[in-house]
Amino acid sequence: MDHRPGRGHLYFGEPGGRRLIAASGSRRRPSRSTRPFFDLDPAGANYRTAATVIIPAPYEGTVSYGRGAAKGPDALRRASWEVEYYDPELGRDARLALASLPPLPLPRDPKTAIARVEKTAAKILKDGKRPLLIGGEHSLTLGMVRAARRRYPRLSVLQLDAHADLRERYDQSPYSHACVMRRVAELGLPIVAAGVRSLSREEHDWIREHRQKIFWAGEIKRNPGWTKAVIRGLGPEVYLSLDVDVLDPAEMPATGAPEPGGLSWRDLLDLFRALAASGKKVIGLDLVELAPIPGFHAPDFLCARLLFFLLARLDP
Ligand SMILES: [Mn+2]
Repeated sequence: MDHRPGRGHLYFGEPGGRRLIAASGSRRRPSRSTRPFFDLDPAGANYRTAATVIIPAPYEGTVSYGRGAAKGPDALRRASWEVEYYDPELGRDARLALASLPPLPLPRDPKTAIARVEKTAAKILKDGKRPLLIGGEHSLTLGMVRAARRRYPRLSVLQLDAHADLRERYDQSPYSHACVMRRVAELGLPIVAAGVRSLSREEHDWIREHRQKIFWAGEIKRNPGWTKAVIRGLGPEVYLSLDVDVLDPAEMPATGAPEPGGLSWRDLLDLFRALAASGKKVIGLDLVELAPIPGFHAPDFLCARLLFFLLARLDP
């Protein structure tokens, strides 16, 4: 049911230009299985004019505890239909120049899955657009960063995560979600991590040795200037990896490895406002580790709203 007023006044597709989508009555509603993210045009229809291109990646090849991350992209897509386009803070409807690819078919083997993500993201970057991966588990971030790094050699990475993800290997694999930032760090680019509160001694030693910048979840709670400090640590071109377990499980329980003591919804909005205002260019991003809980949809809605909030501010 589309009962929201104003739904017929949305601008899609044309950055700068305007394409007014007719009120819902005159537009054929696609079926629930194909109805696109945020009710945009059917998948790929406006790729040409999109600034951001969604890669739905229903992948959980290396999960270590709670399953369900493969259902993340679809749950977020369904929740996204309900997001209000009017943004009270901006005082207007958000204008998203957004397109989505169909869900990316990925093999179970993480190395191959990561390579496939890299290839897909590289194509989007080559077309001058910003790839946005919706996971799926965190291991896929490596493919995204590899592609972005090749195009933007001065790239820096902002990792929002409960876990350091800096293990050398996990479950015999160097491509596990628990190793993803170690592999990213090996690409030789600066990483700023925020919200971390769970790691091994090995990871702690690695952080000290490599002087990795970490904003611990506990520190963030005590430091009102944390968003500025995070932004200062980044270069002019940023890849943003948002592992939704960075949020406190009270607000975001639908994730495979929830950790108490996390950031709040408002903390993340503060950071996204600061990032958007900083003038830094977000050239690619991901939202990973949403593992929907059947019958409990609040976390899916949170992810959709969070993504919308950020996208509405990236391309003013
Ligand atoms: Mn992670």
